[in-house]
Amino acid sequence: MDSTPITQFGAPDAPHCDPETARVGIIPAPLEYSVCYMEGTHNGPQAILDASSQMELYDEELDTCPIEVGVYTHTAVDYTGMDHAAALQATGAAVRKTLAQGQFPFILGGEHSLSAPCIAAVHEKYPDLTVVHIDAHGDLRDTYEGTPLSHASIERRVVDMGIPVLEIGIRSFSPEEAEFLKKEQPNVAVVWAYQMAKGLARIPWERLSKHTYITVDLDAIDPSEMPAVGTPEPGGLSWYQVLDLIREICQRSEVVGMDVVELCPMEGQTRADFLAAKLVYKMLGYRFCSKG
Ligand SMILES: [Mn+2]
Repeated sequence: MDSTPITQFGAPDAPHCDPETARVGIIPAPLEYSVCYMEGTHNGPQAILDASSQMELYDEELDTCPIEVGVYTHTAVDYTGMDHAAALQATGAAVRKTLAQGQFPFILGGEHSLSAPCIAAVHEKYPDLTVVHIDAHGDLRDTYEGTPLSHASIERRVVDMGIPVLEIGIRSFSPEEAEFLKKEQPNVAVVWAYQMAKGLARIPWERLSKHTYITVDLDAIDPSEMPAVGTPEPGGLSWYQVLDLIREICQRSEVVGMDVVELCPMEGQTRADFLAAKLVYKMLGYRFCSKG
């Protein structure tokens, strides 16, 4: 196999990646500061780009090639010499720049803490924003391991920004988060994975506003399908459950930013890299090519 790193999502068939005309700006964000269990998520963005070069670009469900909307992959954010706070600022700056170029920002992580500055940047442009958080974990702790910047606090930071949050697929929640949820219910809704598994979940779609940001932590997906994450949790969503969710969100709201985070590439688990790459592509298809 060619070992040259792929720099454009969906390459080598890349006539779609003209930065002047692309509607989508992919931002590789190899951020890794507060990972607590398995290390390696800084390798996630490149693994997604590499796997994307092996994907078929026709989407049989949508009967089109979503890549044709124009998908330009920016140079990865360079975190050399930065502490965590500076790295988060640099990530937000990359999103602002992409928005200023008129592109739809799609961020590839990297650890989940990067979503907070990305959401903040999108929120500046769309003040009515709602965030849909698809994850195994609530990420609603005020601080974790002594820092408010942790991946385990990302959604709490979003709530602090006054942005409504809809969490889906959750099955790992601390007592502190449960207590918080009871007090802050108007701003945060949680759909538990066990309810979804039993067919008892009702997704409160009425909570979506006109504009939505979707953050997908890959550990939302069951570890049998997505083993390469730092903190796997049993009882996760299936591939098709996640696709159904994304498609429905894209039908019900104008999605204005997305991220896929926490891929932690593992030796011998290339299926995970391919799942992540294909998920990014399916998300772009639902966003730009769904017929309603
Ligand atoms: Mn998670």
